[in-house]
Amino acid sequence: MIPKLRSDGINDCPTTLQINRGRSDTFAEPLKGERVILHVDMDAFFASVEQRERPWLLGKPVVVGGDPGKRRGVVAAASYAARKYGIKAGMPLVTAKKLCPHAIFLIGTDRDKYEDVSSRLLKIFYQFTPQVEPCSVDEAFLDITGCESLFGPPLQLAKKLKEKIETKLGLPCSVGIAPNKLLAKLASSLNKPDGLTLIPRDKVKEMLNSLEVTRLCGIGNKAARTLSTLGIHTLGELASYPVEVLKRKFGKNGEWLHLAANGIDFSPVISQTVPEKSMGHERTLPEDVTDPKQIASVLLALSTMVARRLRQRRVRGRTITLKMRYSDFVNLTRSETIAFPTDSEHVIFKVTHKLALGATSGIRKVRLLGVNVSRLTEGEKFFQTSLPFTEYRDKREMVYPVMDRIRDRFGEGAIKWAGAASVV
Ligand code: TTP
Ligand code: MG
Repeated sequence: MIPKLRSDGINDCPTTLQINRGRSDTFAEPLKGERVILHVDMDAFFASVEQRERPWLLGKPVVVGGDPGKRRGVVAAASYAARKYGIKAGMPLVTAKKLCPHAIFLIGTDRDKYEDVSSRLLKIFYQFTPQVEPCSVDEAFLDITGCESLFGPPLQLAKKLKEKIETKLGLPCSVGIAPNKLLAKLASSLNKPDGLTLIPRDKVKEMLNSLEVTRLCGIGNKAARTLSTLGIHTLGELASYPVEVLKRKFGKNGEWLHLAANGIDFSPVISQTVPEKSMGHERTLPEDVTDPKQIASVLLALSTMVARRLRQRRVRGRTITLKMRYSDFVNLTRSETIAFPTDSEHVIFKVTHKLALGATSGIRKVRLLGVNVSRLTEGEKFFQTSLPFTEYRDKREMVYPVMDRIRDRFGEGAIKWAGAASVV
């Protein structure tokens, strides 16, 4: 059985892995020169985000997918309660409906919402280590080698990380810790949901031995079928198979298969130290509009979303861009670069509104609006109230931190400016 650790790292039952904090071979204190890699994967990500917004859905079978009215919609995410009925990602929604007619089906088309959560997650990761490699909307590798002096042994760090994600975002995740990325990713998948799994160097062979080959990231169904023709079904069987035969059958991937099944992976965590170049949000409007007031209210809402993201990332930007798509699908973009970087929705709105007034006739219908801020710099550096700033400052800025805290706690739609459209 795969050892399942309670989130405090203590054994759950007699079959679980012994964690002896004093011994290096369990990672309580990693061996000198040994890497410690952590992989985080959010549990049923889109579904959990939707459940967080509607707590009465917690524990219920929830399926997030495309529009069920469209014939070819598929499941994007299924809560763990829904998975008990056999529902899984990629399955046609009609099949999911047959498997569990009473499941709650939600349309998950608001990718911005999930990406916002994703960027907040990233911020939490960076509080533990600068070595962070995001690998999808809800997954990242963290190289936590040498972080013990700040956060304690790896399991303790992982527990703190899980707690922080829970308290800040209200979302469950699974964490894997291992000497490399390949094994850390495997570890995070072994005890989902809410898992915390460690694969110490000296337990690799034992833990991989009886697992099916497809449990390892990189071995898909096609490779598994070929392997089964060689009589290989488990990672243990693959690990002891002659590498020369694997090379003949799989070419250069043969050697990788051999190394991977033996738990060997040297790939580094490639951290993204380069900050984003711009931040933006756009919305296709529920119906095409010509009314300047309606356009202004959407722009205020979008400017607020962009400004909030800038503040979350502690950056400010100078170039403000308006994007407009007319009902005939002709796109227009207009930019203005201001003298000082901003993270204020009212400054961003002022500029985009001015640009929009110059681009709308009151006759031509607008289908989509977008607001983007680029030429980003780190925020604090510019946080002054000296005279030249007054033109670009607004006294409403004083309430931004309060509004941000309300949104942190109760969700993005919890509070908005009078006159702003609801686009969250
Ligand atoms: P995953 O991490 O693969 O899945 P998950 O988080 O829903 O569930 P698990 O607990 O097994 O990790 O993907 C993250 C999100 O990406 C998922 O919630 C929705 C989205 N997604 C799709 O939109 N389409 C897909 O086919 C898959 C697999 C995911
Ligand atoms: Mg996930």
